[in-house]
Amino acid sequence: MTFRFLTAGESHGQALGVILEGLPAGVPVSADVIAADLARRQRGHGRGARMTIEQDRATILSGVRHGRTLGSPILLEVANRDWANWTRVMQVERLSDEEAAELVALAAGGDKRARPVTRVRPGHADLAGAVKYDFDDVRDVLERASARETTMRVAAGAVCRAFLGELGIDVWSHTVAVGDVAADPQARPRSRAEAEASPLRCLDAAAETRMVAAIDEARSAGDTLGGVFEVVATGVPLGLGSHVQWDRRLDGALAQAIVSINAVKGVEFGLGFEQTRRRGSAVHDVITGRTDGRWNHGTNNAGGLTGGISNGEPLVVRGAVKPISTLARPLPSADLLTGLPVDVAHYERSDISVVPAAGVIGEAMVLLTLTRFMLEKTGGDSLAEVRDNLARFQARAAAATASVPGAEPEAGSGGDD
Ligand code: EPS
Repeated sequence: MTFRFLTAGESHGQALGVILEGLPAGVPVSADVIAADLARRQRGHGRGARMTIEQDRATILSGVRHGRTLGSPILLEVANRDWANWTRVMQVERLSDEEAAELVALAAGGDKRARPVTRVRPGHADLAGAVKYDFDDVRDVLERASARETTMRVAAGAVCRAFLGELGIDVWSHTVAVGDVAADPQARPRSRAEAEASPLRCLDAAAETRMVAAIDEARSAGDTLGGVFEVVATGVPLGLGSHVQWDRRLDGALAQAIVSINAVKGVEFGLGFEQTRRRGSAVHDVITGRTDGRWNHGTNNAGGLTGGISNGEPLVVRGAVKPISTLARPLPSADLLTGLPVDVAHYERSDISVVPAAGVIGEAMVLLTLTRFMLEKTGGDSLAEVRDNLARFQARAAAATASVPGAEPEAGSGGDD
């Protein structure tokens, strides 16, 4: 195992954590760099009241000394500020009789947090999770199923961004659709910096205005909206991933990484499903030759991936986000304990739309996946060694192939004609 990471934490527990192992030594990392990505994840028109409570900042507990990684496990922690309001409900220790009575009294007084959740939400992990784990309070599921967990993926991704940035790789995301409003790919007048500062991180200002209106309308209706984000990674070298085995394909790993994000239901690369509607001649990227050691394509419909291997073009991956399943005007459902229908499912508070945040999480998942595949390609225990190994491979790939007897260019290939 070259590189791996695991997150921990409940949404209203004391803190969230992530442990990353296998990053090389010598990568510059700081809490400020991680905080920048954490703040980006919290923004976006359509987020709920919880985001006014949290100001996520990671504490680096291990694996970094004097601003550089040590090659040892990196442990990050983000405190949940909201925990102060949930200490009894989320208490780790067994409740004493008095404490249990306190919760019952709070619930009787109308405090929803103190009441067991049994009216499972359609579209949420509530039902399947509670039945599978034999819980009689859905809170035991929802606290971990919550997208709050993605805070730590973004923190870990920020560390990977620092690593991959040293190798010239840049990863960004933007919102391409909210509900049925899509950004026009032809009309993208905004710069990345402008989009980054906008309410939905969208390159099309006119479409964004309509997206914001759609979110406001959904909010008034007590409803939610999904959408599509796109992650673009530039500077990814040719040669990450492999065609030789299913689980070594970079596209397969990226697909899993993106679909593993809460509420993501689909993934596309490059031209995506549109490829199915076109003929091959209108899909495949013409290879225009090698210049200065780099292979070029006329287009990038493949999204930078061919045969499960990065091909040197920008990596383009999109995630389809379903509408959040917690509705202010809840759907009918059933009660976990009685099995009987109920008029409305559980509701506390929630986001209306999270597409820009999902994009930032998508960036993190791409960064984490690329880090793994980069290290599988290069090996190396220090950043310098990774750099050297990558440079050696790239120098070899850039050199004209040695002539093998009988290996003439194919007729009509344009080889030396
Ligand atoms: C979430 C419900 C909301 C979201 C939360 C995900 O939290 P709460 O139940 O505290 O209102 O805001 O997302 C986050 C806290 C976050 O940091 O992204 C859910 O049920 O999944």
